[in-house]
Amino acid sequence: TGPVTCIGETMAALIPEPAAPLDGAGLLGIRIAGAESNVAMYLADHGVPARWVSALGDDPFGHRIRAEVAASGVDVSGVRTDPHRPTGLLVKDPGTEGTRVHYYRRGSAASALTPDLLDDDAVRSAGLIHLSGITPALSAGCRDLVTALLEPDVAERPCPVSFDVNHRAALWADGAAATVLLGLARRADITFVGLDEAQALWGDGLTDAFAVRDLLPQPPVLVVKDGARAATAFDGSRVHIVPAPKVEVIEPVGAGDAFAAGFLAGLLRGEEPVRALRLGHLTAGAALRVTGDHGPLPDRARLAELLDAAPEEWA
Ligand code: KDG
Repeated sequence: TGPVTCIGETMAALIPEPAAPLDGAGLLGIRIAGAESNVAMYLADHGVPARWVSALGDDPFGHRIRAEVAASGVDVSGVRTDPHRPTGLLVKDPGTEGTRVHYYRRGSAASALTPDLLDDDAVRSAGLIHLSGITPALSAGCRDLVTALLEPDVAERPCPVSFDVNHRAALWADGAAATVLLGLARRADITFVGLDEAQALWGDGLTDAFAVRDLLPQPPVLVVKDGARAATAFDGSRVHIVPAPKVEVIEPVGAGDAFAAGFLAGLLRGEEPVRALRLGHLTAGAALRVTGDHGPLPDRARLAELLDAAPEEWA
């Protein structure tokens, strides 16, 4: 089957270095940031053929993003270049109460994507498509694209679809997030959601993973992540719970993407869900230990050793 194809926007990220509030910072470092390309890069790290599909401006940030994602072993041949629109931008503002993110992405190349992407070879030849709840917040065209890829008649889809809810409140000015994301999360073949984001979107009454499953009974596989505590996978009528390992957290951004990539890599190579969850935690650990979104995985031998042990023994 074809590669895992991750579709969504990647931006240039400007980050004060050293970390300091933006209004007083002197120097900005340049990184790249995008949930779906993060997933693709971590999949490639696991040896899973991965492709990233998006649109970039014909500008230095766009060129840089394309080159960096490609250098991670991801197929970027299906990434479009839009000569009329810029690459999106994200600026981080580290403060005493955590880091705030400012987006400069309205009208970006990726926000102009529409369902016509479904005709591209890069999408039609996918073995699995991975999407996130960021994309439907970007524009009407992007929302139509995600809705079309999650076509209700499963037989009409180009391939199975994995969906990470990835609620970014700052992108949903119109208050539509709860309804739109619930509809999409219910339609995916594999759905990832954080317990905290499920509560923020759909109500405080969702006190545990089982309550989330009651709300989302449709996906054949549902993964509910409860931050530093545990991750639970519902697969048909079976439930698997794997506690999260203790990790010295440097910066959490990217950990959700890494988790999704690890879990998908596990499933794709035929691991039992419990081991796929472990691989999710191990991959998330790589993102938690670095300031950027993409940190190095343990080497293959160490990874295999850790996978055989329960997270309580990972220290
Ligand atoms: O999951 C990490 C992403 O949130 C980050 O890289 C930026 O894609 C991003 C977004 O839209 O917030």
